[in-house]
This record gives sequence, structure tokens and C-alpha cells, in this order.
Amino acid sequence: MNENTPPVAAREHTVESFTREFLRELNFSQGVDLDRASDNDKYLALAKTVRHYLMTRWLETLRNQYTDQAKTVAYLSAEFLLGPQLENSMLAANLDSIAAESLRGLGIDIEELRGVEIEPGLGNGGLGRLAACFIDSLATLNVPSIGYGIRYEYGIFRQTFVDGKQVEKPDDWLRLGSPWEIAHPENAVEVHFGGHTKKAHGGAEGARAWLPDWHVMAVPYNYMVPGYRNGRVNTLRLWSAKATRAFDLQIFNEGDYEEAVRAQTFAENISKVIYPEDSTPQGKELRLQQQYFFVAASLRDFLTNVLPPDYPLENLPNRVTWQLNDTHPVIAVPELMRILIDERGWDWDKAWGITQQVFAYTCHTLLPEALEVWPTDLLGKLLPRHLEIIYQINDEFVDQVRAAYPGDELRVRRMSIVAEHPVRAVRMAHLATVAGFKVNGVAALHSKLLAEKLLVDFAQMWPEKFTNVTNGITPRRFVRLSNPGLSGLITEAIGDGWITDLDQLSRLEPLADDAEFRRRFREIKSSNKVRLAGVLAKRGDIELAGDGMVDAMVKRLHEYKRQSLKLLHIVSVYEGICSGRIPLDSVTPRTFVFGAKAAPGYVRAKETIELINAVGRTINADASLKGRLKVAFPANYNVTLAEVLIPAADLSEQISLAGKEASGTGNMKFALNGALTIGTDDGANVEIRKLVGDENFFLFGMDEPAAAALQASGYHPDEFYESDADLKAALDMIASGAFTGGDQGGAVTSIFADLTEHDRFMALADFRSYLDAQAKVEAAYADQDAWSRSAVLNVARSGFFSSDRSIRDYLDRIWKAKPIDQNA
Ligand code: HBZ
Repeated sequence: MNENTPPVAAREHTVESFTREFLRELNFSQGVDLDRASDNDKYLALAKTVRHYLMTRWLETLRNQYTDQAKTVAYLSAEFLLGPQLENSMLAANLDSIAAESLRGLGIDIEELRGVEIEPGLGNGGLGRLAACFIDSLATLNVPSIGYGIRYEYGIFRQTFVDGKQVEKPDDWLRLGSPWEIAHPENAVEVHFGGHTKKAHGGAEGARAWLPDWHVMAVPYNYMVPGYRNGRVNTLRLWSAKATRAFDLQIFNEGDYEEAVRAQTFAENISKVIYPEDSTPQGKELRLQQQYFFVAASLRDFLTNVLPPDYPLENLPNRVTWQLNDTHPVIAVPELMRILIDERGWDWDKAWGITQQVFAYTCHTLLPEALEVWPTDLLGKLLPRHLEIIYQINDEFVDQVRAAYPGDELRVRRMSIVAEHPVRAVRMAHLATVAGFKVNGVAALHSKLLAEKLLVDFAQMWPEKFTNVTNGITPRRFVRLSNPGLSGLITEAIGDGWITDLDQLSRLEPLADDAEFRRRFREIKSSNKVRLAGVLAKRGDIELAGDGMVDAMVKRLHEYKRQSLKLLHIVSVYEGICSGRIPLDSVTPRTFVFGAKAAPGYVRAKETIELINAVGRTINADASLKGRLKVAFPANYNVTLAEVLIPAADLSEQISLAGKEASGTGNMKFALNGALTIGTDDGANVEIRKLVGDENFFLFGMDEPAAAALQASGYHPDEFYESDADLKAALDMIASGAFTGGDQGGAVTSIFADLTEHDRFMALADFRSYLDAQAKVEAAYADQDAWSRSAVLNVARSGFFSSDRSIRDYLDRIWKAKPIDQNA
């Protein structure tokens, strides 16, 4: 790039200029007049107009990235769950009021256009959303960084319910055009697969030649990642697979047209669809293809396009940290080794020395079954050279373990990157831990358990490698945009500095004791409930229990998260009312809101959804409840829905079995929007409770040591079933078919049997304590004024959970990169 390239003229931030630009887009890009334009035309024109406003700054950031050659954070993630882009881009570009006024002048309702936007669902849940919050914070904190991922043609499936059962539909998010991306097919990168290796002619000792037998092109699609009003616009680069021309040509020349087209489809399948499993890796070849595909393209892109030509790779650690978001991108480790040794001619030790300084690994789980393991058969077939490199890394590593712990062969077996049973396979978390210069967990408790349990041998050997960075969420999207009422109230009280410095929320503390402030806070909550009610009514006739408590449990459906415990509570209340044990008048009016997708192959999770819907149908139809209780389970919970639901919630359910939820980030979003948490001592709940105070948090259940002890001593759920009359009554009511039209089979039997016989996540053991905590919730909610005081304190004391703070922690503890102000 030429340093003398004149900067593109910035667009004027005026209503007139915005209107001119918008109409131009409508006419010249969409090819329609204002009177004939559809909402989609207007949405696309609006999006592109906003994009134009950010363009100058984007180009400037890119130019600086090249000329400054500053240390860059390259965030490698198979998922970026971005959520809707329009509002966030307008906010960052300081165009929100200008755009609104401009469109109003043209007689267009901007709200309607927002409704047209389809969010890119390029993630499963917390991990993907975290990546999206992090790139927002990186840009806002002025950190030179690039996000690298996959442009899935189909995002996470669209969930529908048919007779209460989950049915998955493809998420065709690109169908109406996608104005936020810019494709650069001319910069496509070739990615190789398969074949075999042979001794290299010449080159360094140990270098091998890889003779792959097929290739695909990785086409980059660039997305702007604007910082909040700071003039920086970073890049998110997502790769899309395209068949190589050579590949087809060869087959075409052989005269097999059909085969050539088939080959094309095969190649392009790589970025076709995101895998919808969020906790049990499927071990499918296509999944490994996806991982290598985006990682190989990203490394190549960084080395050839971000670094200047002839950049001495000895300096790489000063120029980049490749942050590995879970193990999905870990194949980057042998890929870099391959580049350095086979392509650049380095010797092994030198290559390994550099490789060990440029990768850091974030782990997001505590469930052993969630750790990725690739059978060597599969890995060797797809990436033969990488497997050789992994073997060599492992050979040297086990030598090191043997030297450190002579005679401890059990330890060697436990730690080996290559497992021998049940099949020979590569443990990606071990590879990441060996290669990474840092390994972090995502909340204090998680990082502790990671070092004491899941990766204990590694933490003993390299204690200094292990660190914690507690997750965070972006206050721009999850407070400023999603809760305009609360944002306005906060800004009125303390100014708008909190948007980029969330610790300032602590200045709200004294206002918790101000009756007028609390009244206004309650008023905002109520109007957020009205907004939610409107959205739910449209989405399938879902009703709230008047203006009663909104009690929300939204997250992926998983046994460890214990939606079944929530269900037992609901059924217990209902059973109590039906049997006369609980007087209806004493029950707090409340809507239990669920949002949860189940992995399509996860039978128990799908049965749980079915049962929640069955209970919901029964309760919602029971006129004797006089509308005091409702169950709302809107299908297809996503970022768009989260933005409406979270600001309306009074109670946040964070009820995983202690020691299983790595962090949770929904818990932070709720607290920051003034919901109180009912939760276990798990993940980031621990930190939330410490900050907001015990009196503003409803703790229940076993803590991690107690859960581990009960598990170790032999857990018998039937004992809890037999000894707790309320629990028995609730479970028996389910088993009787009361919610399933008398049907006692299917999901009913299966869940009843599982809970009373196995109950892997000990829901029954925590039931009594959960019910007691719910009783405390009811008592507290009865005093609305005291409740809103606690709610305000939750907001005031949750500034720590900004993803800006997480990113600062990553910078201090791991990345050591420096912010660069674009305006300086
Ligand atoms: O990552 C979640 C954790 O469960 C949650 O506690 C944490 O707050 C969050 C962010 O750190 N993990 C996931 O969301 N995991 C996945 O979505 C996933 C996706 C594909 C996989 C495995 C896991 O192959």
C-alpha cells in the first residue's frame, strides 16, 4: 500500500448529507425509487449508507495497521455470534440520531427496517457471543486486532416447535443480501488437504514435502468492527470455501461434467453450515476440514498480507498473538510449524521456539467429554504432514515429562498429546496447552478447577502458564442499545462515560437509596416488559402473566445447566396450587421464560424441551390460575430476542451444577440490566455474588466441593425422591401424564427415569435448597421498593463485567499489545 494514498473524503455528519447518501444508495445500489422501495430495499440502502460513513476510518485503520506494524491480536474463532449489525454500527459511528431524523423526514419508520434485519447466527452460544463482544471491545479500546473465522452459509439452525417438539430449519441468513460484508475473491487463499508426504529435496533437516491431493480456495469476506466513537474500525475476516478452478478444470477436461460439478459442491461444503453441537464434539471429518480451512487461510493471510514482504519471522512474537478460542483453531500450531520448517527452511528447534511464543489458548469448558479429540486415522488422512509434526511435538514433550517426573509412566500417559485408547487420537487441549505460552479459563472458579482438575498435570509442570480472565459482555450492545430506558436514566444521573468505562456505574450506588430513582427504574422495567410482551405476542401468541415477575432462563439446553430443575420448581408450584397446599392468592404472579436450542442429536435435551412445552401448555390453559402463572417459551432464542428479553427480566436463573458452567455470560447481561440472580456457586456467579453482595443475590445448592464429594460417595437420586414429599409430588405429577394428555411414555418416562435413577447433574439433590431460595425470592419481590433497590445495586456493582475489562486483562496478562489511538 502506498503511504501517500490520499485519504478518502469523510462523509459529513449532517441529516442532509445522510439523506442524500441514503437516496443515492436506494437509487443506484438497489435500483429503486423511494415510492417503490420495499422495506428490504430501504434496509439495505440504510445499511450501506452507514457503511459508507465508517469506510474512511476503516481504510485509515487498515493503512495504519500496515504502516505501524504494531503488535496485533489475531483472534482465531470458529464462531462469531454477531447479532444484528445495523443499530450497533449506527451507534458506533455516532449516526443514530442523524439516521433516525433523516428517515423520519423521508416518512420511513426506522423501527420497521430494524425488523427486516436477519442476524448472522454464526455461533452456538456463549463461546461465539464472547468472540463478538471481544472484537467490539478490542476496537473500542483501540487495540490493533483482527478476528478470523468462518463465513458459514447457514448459521445456527432456526428452531421451530411442532407439537411442542423442536424441529430444526436451515438458517438461510444470506437470502435477502448481506450489506455488512465485502467479498474479496481476488485475495482468495489456496488451502490444501489430503495426499501424502515425502522426504524433501534440500531444505532443512527434518523438512518434508507435503503432496496434497485436493485444494479449495478460501475467499475472504471482510466485516467492519467499529470501536465506539473512537475512529478505529478493525476487521473481522470470515472465510468462505470455493472450489479451485484447477480442480474442476482437470475433471472438465476429462469430460466428466457431472463429476466436476459434484467436486465443486464437495469443496464448497466446507463453509456450508455451522455444527450445532455446543458441548459434544462430533468427530466428523467435515468439522476438521472447517477448522483447518479457516486456520490455514488466516495464518497465510496474516503472514503475507498483514506483515510486510520479507518480514523476519524471528520477530513474530513481537508482532502477533494468535489467541485460540477453545481448541477449534488448534491445528494452527502444526500449521505454523509446517510453514516455518517446510516452507521457510527453519530447523525444528528454532521453529518450535517461535511457535511457543505466539499462541495462547482459552478453554471454555469443564466437561471432559467436551474436549476435542481427533482420531489419528482421520487426521492423518486429511493432514498427513500435520500429524507427523504433532507426533514429533509429542515425542519431545513426553521426553520432557519423563525428565521432570522420572519413572512416572502413568503421568506420561495422562499427559500425552496422543491418546492410545479407545483409539489412537490427538487431544487438542493437550496440544494447545503444550504449545501455548498461556492457558486461561473464563472465570475465577473455572480457572482454578482447570488447574486443579481438568489440566492438573500441566498446571503442576508449568504453573506460570495458567491464568484467569473472567469473561465480560459489551455494554454497548447489551445495555446502551438493548435498554434505551435504563441507559437514559444512567446517563442522566452520571453522564455517558459509563458506556466505555463501566466501572463508573458504581456512582449509581447512592441512588439505590433514592426513592424517585427507584421509581423511575421500576417504570423502565415495566415498559421493557410491555415491549417484550409485544414481541412475544407477535412471535406466536405468547402471553405474559400481566406485569408480574419475569423470571428468565435462557441458554443452550444442556443437562448440566439444569433446565429440568427449573421445570421441577414450576411443576411443584403448580402441583401445590392444584392440591391446595399453596393458596393461589399467595403465589407471586410470574412468567417463566425459557429460551433454549438443543443440539439436534441430543435426545435428552430435546425431550426436556418437549416437556417444558407440555407443562407450559397445561399451565397457560388452566383458567383456575387466573393468569397468575405463565410459561413462555418462544422458539429460536437468539441475540435479537435476547436484546428484548434481558432488559425486561426481574429474575435471572443461573442454576447449573456447581463446577460445570465455565463462566456464563447471560448471568452478567441480566445483572447489568437490573435482574437479580438466583444461582449456584458456579462460574462467574461466584464473582457476581461477591460484587453485588449476598443480600442482593439468591444463592442455593451445593458448592463445587460438596457436589464432588456427593458424587464420589455414590449419589442416589431416588433417596431424595423418596424423602422429599414436594419433590416426589412434582415428579409423580409429571409421571402421571398430567401434562401430556395422560401419556406416560416418551419424554415423560425417559426424563422421570433419568432423574430418579441417574441424575448425572444432581438436580434432585439441589431441589430443596432451590425451592427455599425461590421462597426467598417471592418474599423479597413482595416488597417492590426493596427489590428495586437491590436491582439498582446489581447494576451499580456489575461494571466489572464489561468485556472492556476482560480485554484489558488479556492485554496485561497475555497479549502485551498496546492500544493505538487512531486520532493521536
Ligand atoms: O463459553 C461456553 C461456556 O459453556 C460458558 O460457561 C462460557 O461463559 C462461554 C464463554 O466462555 N461454551 C460454549 O458456548 N461452547 C460452545 O458453544 C461450543 C461450540 C462448539 C464446540 C464446543 C463448544 O465444539
